[in-house]
Amino acid sequence: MYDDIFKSVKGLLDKAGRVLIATHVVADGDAVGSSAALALIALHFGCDTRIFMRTGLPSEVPLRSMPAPIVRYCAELGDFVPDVAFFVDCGDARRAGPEMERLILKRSLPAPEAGEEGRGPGVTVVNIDHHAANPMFGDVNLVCEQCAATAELVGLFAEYLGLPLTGDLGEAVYYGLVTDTGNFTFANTHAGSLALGARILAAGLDVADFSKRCDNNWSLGRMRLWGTLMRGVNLFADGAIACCTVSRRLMEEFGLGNEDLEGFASWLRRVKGVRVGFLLREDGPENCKISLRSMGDFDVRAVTAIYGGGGHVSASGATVRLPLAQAQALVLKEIEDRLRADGSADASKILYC
Ligand SMILES: [Mn+2]
Repeated sequence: MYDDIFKSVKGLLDKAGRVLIATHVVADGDAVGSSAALALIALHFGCDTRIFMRTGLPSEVPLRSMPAPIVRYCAELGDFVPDVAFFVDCGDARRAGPEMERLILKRSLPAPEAGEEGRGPGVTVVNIDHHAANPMFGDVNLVCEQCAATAELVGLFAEYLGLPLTGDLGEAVYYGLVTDTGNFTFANTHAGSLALGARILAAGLDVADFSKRCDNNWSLGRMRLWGTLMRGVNLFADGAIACCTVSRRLMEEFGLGNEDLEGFASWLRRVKGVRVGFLLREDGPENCKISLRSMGDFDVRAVTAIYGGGGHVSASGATVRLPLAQAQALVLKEIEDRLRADGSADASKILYC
């Protein structure tokens, strides 16, 4: 399906000595899984490889190890100047942080000292992603909106190269797949995602052991935080919206970080009749993060786009520069208006390509 693009990416790896793989800030399972899988592929080509994660590796990663060193700043790269910079799971050029945005714009690494020229002009940028409206910022763009996860594209690329999806490579692809499909339950799950998952299992993945590492790693604090949050869930729009707000004070009380909220928004859909789950996190006096979830029959991007956010039909987020209560009222109204107008996305359009 992507043979022409796969062929060009292979051609780049054949020639590349040094490869940088960058992914988005606050890396999720797909960002980590697709970075790890792609790093393993680059290592197979003998490339010296680095992974750029502006906010670092999340604390709970089920993978046994990351195949390449992880850096958060270009300064940590030393004299490492990549021939090829891959961007995985980045819906736009800003998602990997300002230094990587600059790399995309200038095709070179930022200068180590102010006033110096950037290093390595002529870095080739490869954009591998599955977000809608990806602006195709790469020299090569492997972008498929219908793919459930970026890791799915990386998995298909590995198969194109004839690399078996065994061991760490299989796990890395599988991690991205299960994260972005909610264990193959979200609207983006298509026959191709399951078939790829099945091929990874056939190649030897111990699914019970992997799932245990992936899911059974909570602290008691997180369990109790989620319990408190669930008690505070309210329904709006005749039960079509489940909303939960998280204040700074509550997070401080529990002594937990934002990573402990990962996945909570999806649970809001569990209430019968709910079409949109709406999680609102207070980040500052006039700064909130909103996370919206649907089952694919309501396009949550239509709401987050108002605030400059992005994502997918069924999972999207944005930052709203307002106090918590005001942001809640405003966004609730935006969702309600669209529900009333039935601004639904047609779930049948979500097909495999
Ligand atoms: Mn993704």
